Amino acid sequence: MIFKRVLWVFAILCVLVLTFVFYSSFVITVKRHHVLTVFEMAQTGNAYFYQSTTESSSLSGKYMTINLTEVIEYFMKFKGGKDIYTRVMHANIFIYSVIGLNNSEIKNQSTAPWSSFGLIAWKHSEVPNTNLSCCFLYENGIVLNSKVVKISTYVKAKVQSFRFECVNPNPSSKPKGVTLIAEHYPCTSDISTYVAPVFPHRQPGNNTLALCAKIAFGNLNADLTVEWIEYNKNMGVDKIAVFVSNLSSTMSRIFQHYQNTGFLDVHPFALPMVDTINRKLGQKTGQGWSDEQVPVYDCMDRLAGYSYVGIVDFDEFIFPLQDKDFKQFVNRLKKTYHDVSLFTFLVDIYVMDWGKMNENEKLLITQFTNRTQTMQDRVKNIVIPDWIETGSVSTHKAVPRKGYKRIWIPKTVAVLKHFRSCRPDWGHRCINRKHFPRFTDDSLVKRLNEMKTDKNISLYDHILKVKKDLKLTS
Ligand SMILES: *[C@@H]1O[C@H](CO)[C@@H](O)[C@H](O)[C@H]1NC(C)=O
Ligand SMILES: *[C@@H]1O[C@H](CO)[C@@H](O)[C@H](O)[C@H]1NC(C)=O
Ligand SMILES: *[C@@H]1O[C@H](CO)[C@@H](O)[C@H](O)[C@H]1NC(C)=O
Ligand SMILES: *[C@@H]1O[C@H](CO)[C@@H](O)[C@H](O)[C@H]1NC(C)=O
Ligand SMILES: *[C@@H]1O[C@H](CO)[C@@H](O)[C@H](O)[C@H]1NC(C)=O
Ligand SMILES: *[C@@H]1O[C@H](CO)[C@@H](O)[C@H](O)[C@H]1NC(C)=O
Ligand SMILES: *[C@@H]1O[C@H](CO)[C@@H](O)[C@H](O)[C@H]1NC(C)=O
Ligand SMILES: CC(=O)N[C@H]1CO[C@H](CO)[C@@H](O)[C@@H]1O
Repeated sequence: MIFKRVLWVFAILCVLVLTFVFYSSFVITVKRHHVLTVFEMAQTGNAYFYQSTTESSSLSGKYMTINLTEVIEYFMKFKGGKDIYTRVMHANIFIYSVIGLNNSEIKNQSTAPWSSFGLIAWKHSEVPNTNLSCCFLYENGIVLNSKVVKISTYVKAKVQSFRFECVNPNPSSKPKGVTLIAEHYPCTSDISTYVAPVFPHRQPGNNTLALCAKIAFGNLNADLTVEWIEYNKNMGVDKIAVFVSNLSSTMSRIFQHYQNTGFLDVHPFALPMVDTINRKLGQKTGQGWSDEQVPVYDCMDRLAGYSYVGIVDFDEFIFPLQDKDFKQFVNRLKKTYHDVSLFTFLVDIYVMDWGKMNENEKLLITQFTNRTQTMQDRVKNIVIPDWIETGSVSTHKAVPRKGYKRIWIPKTVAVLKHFRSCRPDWGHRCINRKHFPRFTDDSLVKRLNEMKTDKNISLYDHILKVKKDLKLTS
């Protein structure tokens, strides 16, 4: 017995000594490197890197560790909300979120290995792409460095959206904070540059479905949004994620209501560097599309524990023609297309400029029943996250993993019903009936009347009641 204990003590001592040796050499090596390169940086005069004097001084001591009290206090703040993005040390990179990956394999958060992390960020185009590395800060105050193993981006922009994938150098530990660091610099001990990761759960159930609604801002149509949320909720969607910025008070109230019930996850959102690179949300430019990709990267990592994830806007209704609800629909998809991980919908546009077909209808989506031909116009998808390359999903596309493929869902199985005004690039043709023949289609109206909620009232009446309760009049 005693012999065993001595052995244990000896083993623990060995580990401590080895750890000490490892850190000492690590800190010394990076420091030497640092001294050389700071000089080079100053010479090149790159405006997007700067030399920080406070950082070198805070790196004193032989351990790359951070004062535990400070770690605890700093990350307590994350519980009550944090700044919307965090600037990394030395470079114009702004991290929006850090998300634990591999959640599909996770059953017990407290014992699970967290092998890799997605870092969703914007990067100024003048910061070089390569040779960033990741820094992991653990509960015991220790900081470890690791490589960026995958970099994804979407369209070019001045402040471009990126997703970096980092491997946890100590996968048996859950990091408290993760950040990036520019080339030639050691991991920083400045806690304010670290972002607390979120750890998504595997959603229980076999056919769980989440929707990513991307960004909601300013003048979202409250009637349409409530009709959309209620349609999806009652058709079998389990969760909707939305990113909000500068919302009207009516919309804030509506989102608050659905957030309280746990159905809607609301993530505060804002753009970095708006003073330097003047822009607004929703702009139809490379920069606008790039900014909109940040929520898509975030959603896909955050919702990866759902069996299916759809990326659709608040005015787009996924409409299965042959199934009564989404559960039945995704079941059919899985059975029919067993090697498919990317399901693409063709689009019916209900052009609102054409005018209402029925003024007496009480819902917005039942007032407009004329649509275009079913077409391939800004198509949207449902993906199976487990079988899609991480970081590959954007608004209209995704890359299936090896062995899986994309399919265009036949318009007899399902379509995307899109309620919108004339597309600006259609110009005057939009109202020309030869260019855009109109088809009267009341399939959605019929569905709303046939579909019954738990309380055995029609979905149509249910939505009316909800809108009344939310004090919305249309
Ligand atoms: C750790 O930080 C706290 C709060 O800033 C401070 O009071 C304490 O002296 C620090 N401890 C060490 C060992 O530096
Ligand atoms: C997760 O693991 C911890 C530590 O082993 C244990 O205390 C806890 O009960 C487990 N939780 C579940 C839900 O299994
Ligand atoms: C990244 O690091 C490698 C190896 O140190 C070096 O060869 C390469 O030039 C660096 N790339 C950039 C863009 O600095
Ligand atoms: C999920 O599917 C598995 C295998 O097909 C089955 O054994 C299990 O009962 C299903 N679970 C639920 C909740 O439907
Ligand atoms: C916020 O929204 C209001 C009204 O919708 C608008 O006037 C204002 O410019 C917006 N602010 C920002 C920063 O976008
Ligand atoms: C709706 O479509 C039908 C069939 O093409 C057409 O007769 C009618 O004028 C259209 N009404 C509106 C408001 O677009
Ligand atoms: C639902 O209501 C209809 C009439 O509105 C009734 O015929 C039917 O039995 C009800 N179903 C249940 C399950 O209560
Ligand atoms: C399903 C999945 O994403 N598995 C990954 C978990 O993380 C390890 C290590 O990064 C990967 O090798 C797996 O592919």
